[in-house]
Amino acid sequence: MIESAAPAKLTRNEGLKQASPTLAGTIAQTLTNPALDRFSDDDYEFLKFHGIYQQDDRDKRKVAKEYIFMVRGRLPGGVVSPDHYLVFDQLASTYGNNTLRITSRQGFQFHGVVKSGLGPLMKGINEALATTLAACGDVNRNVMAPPTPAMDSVVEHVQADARRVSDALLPQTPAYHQIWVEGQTLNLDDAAAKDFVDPLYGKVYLPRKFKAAFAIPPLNDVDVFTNCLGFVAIIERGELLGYNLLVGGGLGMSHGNIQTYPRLADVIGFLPPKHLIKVAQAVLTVHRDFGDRTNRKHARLKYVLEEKGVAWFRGELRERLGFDLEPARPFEFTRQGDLFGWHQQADGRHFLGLYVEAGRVKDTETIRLKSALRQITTEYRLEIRLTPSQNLLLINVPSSAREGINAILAENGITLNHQASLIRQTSMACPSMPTCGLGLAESERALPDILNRVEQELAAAGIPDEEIIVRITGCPNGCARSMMSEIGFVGRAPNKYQLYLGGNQSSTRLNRLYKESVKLEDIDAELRTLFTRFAKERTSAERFGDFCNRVVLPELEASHSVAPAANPA
Ligand code: SRM
Ligand code: SF4
Repeated sequence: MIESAAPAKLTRNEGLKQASPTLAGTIAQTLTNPALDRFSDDDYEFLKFHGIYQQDDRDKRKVAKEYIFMVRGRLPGGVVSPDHYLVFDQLASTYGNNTLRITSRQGFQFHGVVKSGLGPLMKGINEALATTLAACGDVNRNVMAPPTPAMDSVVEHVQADARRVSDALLPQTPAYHQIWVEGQTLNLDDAAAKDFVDPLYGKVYLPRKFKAAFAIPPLNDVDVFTNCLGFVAIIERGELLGYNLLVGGGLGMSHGNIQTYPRLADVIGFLPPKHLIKVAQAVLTVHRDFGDRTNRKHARLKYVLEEKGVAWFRGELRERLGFDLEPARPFEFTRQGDLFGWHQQADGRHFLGLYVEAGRVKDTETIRLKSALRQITTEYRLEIRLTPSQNLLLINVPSSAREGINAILAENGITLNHQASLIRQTSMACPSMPTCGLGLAESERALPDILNRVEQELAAAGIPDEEIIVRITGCPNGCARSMMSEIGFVGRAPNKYQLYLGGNQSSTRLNRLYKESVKLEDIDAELRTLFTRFAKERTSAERFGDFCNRVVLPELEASHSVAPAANPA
């Protein structure tokens, strides 16, 4: 391992990792103590590496602080076997809030788990041979990959490569298995535990989270430029030649802190598949060795790239790999998003794209998606793929099963002819209230209302069938990648949002700040002005995001009301 120079004052998290390199903390002791309804502040940090967030129900804060847990599954490429799905469904009902939340990185989250249910939930997940290890924490997170199956063989090849990278970047701590599967109370003074050194991450892991994704042009469904590490498949005549390497993307920022900003990844070079793991590990170790361990807000790999530059990064990579990457090959993204309804796979079977509002798999009075999926999975044993836009696909469906699946969906209130409007199909929202401790405004719960307002104003402007990508986040961390949307709402305070405009359909351009603070009830008026101009002034077939980028934002820039984007594509 290449040692980094010791920084002056390390963050508190660095001290914690150093003191308990197995990441065990005192989790096992607290877990088995029924008198405690929460973990200590130190264990709160360790729990993340195990895929667990200690939260409290913000709706109930005024009465009393009620501790609940969010548990995140790690599912590379969003692949969920039927066995896994049925276990997750059951566990969500028994120990969670009876919902499964598809995440913007193709994972599943359980919300509202109380402490007494945490042990059985985690055991249940692991006994089904699934895991939550490294779904959070200062490590590599869930690796994304295009979920849409077998349109050609390359998709499955890329999916397999995503799993290989995921496995190769997994931390090796034995504590996860010992605590959650074996139920051991660990001896923290044990010298072996204190001296544990992860072969890849070392003793103190990464300075911050690390994210990786694979994309297959022309579809940028994973938002590949927003990842620390991106692999863009280069395909010729149906054959996967290798990948272009992208490094240094990330979206999180903080209100009022100009040292934090969203950034798109740089294109570094091309590599054949045989170097995939070596390159992935080398990129991760650059973050490990050069990320800022003195300031967690400045600790992402994107800041290393921004401050040290691409030439420096290539040199650092060469030193670790022992060879130069080839020059990047040409590629082009033209679109993002999911396919809905029935489609035929290359092998003759079918897949079905299902819209899931804000990724929340649940039963309501009218739409019983959770029940429908349980019945379909029980009867037909289909693989499920979670998409990066918080929707899901049922894949490898034989023709003979289509009618039965349609019937189950219809019985549960889901009509395939018109699952959701164009605005809804492309929308995303992060969870925010009541579970996220960082939320400043409603997001998932505000989504239907905000989308109604968008649709109402589009209709009023005479363009009701326009597709516009709308994303909402409850704060500027950007969990639903609001910075890549054509209209982005970013929570500022209760009922107040920043309004961002100008992303594009290929998700290769950051949007820009248009209004610093808009109240929910004032959104209609803001949109009315914009949509009316758009309907009149657009060039033929111009999208709303492109129109804003061409007309609205330059006008604002000219009046010095908006800062230029951090690094426009
Ligand atoms: Fe996120 C923190 C939810 C994708 C940037 N994110 C959080 C936490 C854990 C809040 C916390 O730290 O206490 C949220 C839990 C809320 C809850 O109740 O569930 C949370 N993030 C999510 C999910 C569930 C949003 C969703 O709508 O699906 C996504 C889980 C993905 C997964 O399966 O791993 C999720 N988060 C993202 C993304 C999008 C992506 O990765 O493609 C981003 C922007 C990209 C990036 O990382 O730059 C993102 N989340 C953040 C940040 C800002 C990080 C930064 O660099 O500043 C935080 C805050 C932090 O880490 O301190 C955060
Ligand atoms: Fe929470 Fe902010 Fe992420 Fe939304 S964007 S889930 S409010 S951290």
